[in-house]
Amino acid sequence: MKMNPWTLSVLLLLAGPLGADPDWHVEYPDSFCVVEGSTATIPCSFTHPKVHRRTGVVLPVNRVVWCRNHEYCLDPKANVFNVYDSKNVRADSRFQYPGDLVRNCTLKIIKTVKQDAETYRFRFRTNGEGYTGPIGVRVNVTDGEVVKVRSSVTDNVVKEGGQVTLTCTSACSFHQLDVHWYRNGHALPETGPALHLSNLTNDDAGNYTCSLDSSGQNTSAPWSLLVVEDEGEPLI
Ligand SMILES: *[C@@H]1O[C@H](CO)[C@@H](O)[C@H](O)[C@H]1NC(C)=O
Ligand SMILES: *[C@@H]1O[C@H](CO)[C@@H](O)[C@H](O)[C@H]1NC(C)=O
Ligand SMILES: *[C@@H]1O[C@H](CO)[C@@H](O)[C@H](O)[C@H]1NC(C)=O
Ligand SMILES: *[C@@H]1O[C@H](CO)[C@@H](O)[C@H](O)[C@H]1NC(C)=O
Ligand SMILES: CC(=O)N[C@H]1CO[C@H](CO)[C@@H](O)[C@@H]1O
Repeated sequence: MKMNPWTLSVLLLLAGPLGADPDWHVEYPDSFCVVEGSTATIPCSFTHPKVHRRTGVVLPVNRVVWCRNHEYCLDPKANVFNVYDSKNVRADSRFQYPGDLVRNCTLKIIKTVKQDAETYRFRFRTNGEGYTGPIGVRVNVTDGEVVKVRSSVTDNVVKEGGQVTLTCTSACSFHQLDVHWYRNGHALPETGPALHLSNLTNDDAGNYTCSLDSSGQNTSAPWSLLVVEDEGEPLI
């Protein structure tokens, strides 16, 4: 195939080596809502050029920091703004970094308290260069009181063999939260915002509650399920 020089140079530009090297970037949500007392797992990812633009030196990340209410996470005076610093990890901290030094900058806040409702930013540094995610994550901490069980059926009576889906809801949207389910106070193996119960038997009957932390604090009011035979008689 014959190409004119102009087409060829455009193709070279599109496929050029610079196009493959990612830019400095941090990706996290603008805001994140969490119920007081539960664990917030704030998703975060980052990219950076793999080599220095001028020197061509390879740039491994050697330090990661999460700070609170500071534009650059760079305060000469202070770690006071830092909630996590890979150079100075506090083992007992409620702020944990399950992320890595490659691309995952996830931050965990254990047992959130009202005072955690602030703006958090992520900064990482390579040899010589550093970058802070500019916008930051505004964390909202809401009362646990609002946790509720909702069901896919209108009343609490379901026929044997039938099914029901229970959803744990609160003021926060739930996709990032740990949800724990209980029947008559006993923990169920299922976790996640929705509990699907199918092929119902009388063993499934009882009071269902959900909670946002494994210690079972901040539990919803019970939702009681009654399983009846097809004739409509309770199986008790
Ligand atoms: C957090 O609170 C702010 C201000 O109160 C609100 O604008 C924002 O939508 C909230 N975010 C979430 C995820 O609830
Ligand atoms: C980042 O790390 C967290 C915690 O280990 C994990 O849950 C999450 O799936 C990771 N995200 C990606 C995109 O790999
Ligand atoms: C439903 O339960 C009945 C009785 O326990 C059992 O025989 C049947 O295999 C179950 N069906 C499914 C799809 O699990
Ligand atoms: C379920 O809750 C109701 C009222 O809250 C109570 O009367 C009943 O005994 C409970 N059932 C079980 C199995 O705990
Ligand atoms: C409404 C409610 O029970 N809130 C509690 C949730 O859990 C935290 C910490 O475990 C308590 O401080 C709250 O009072």
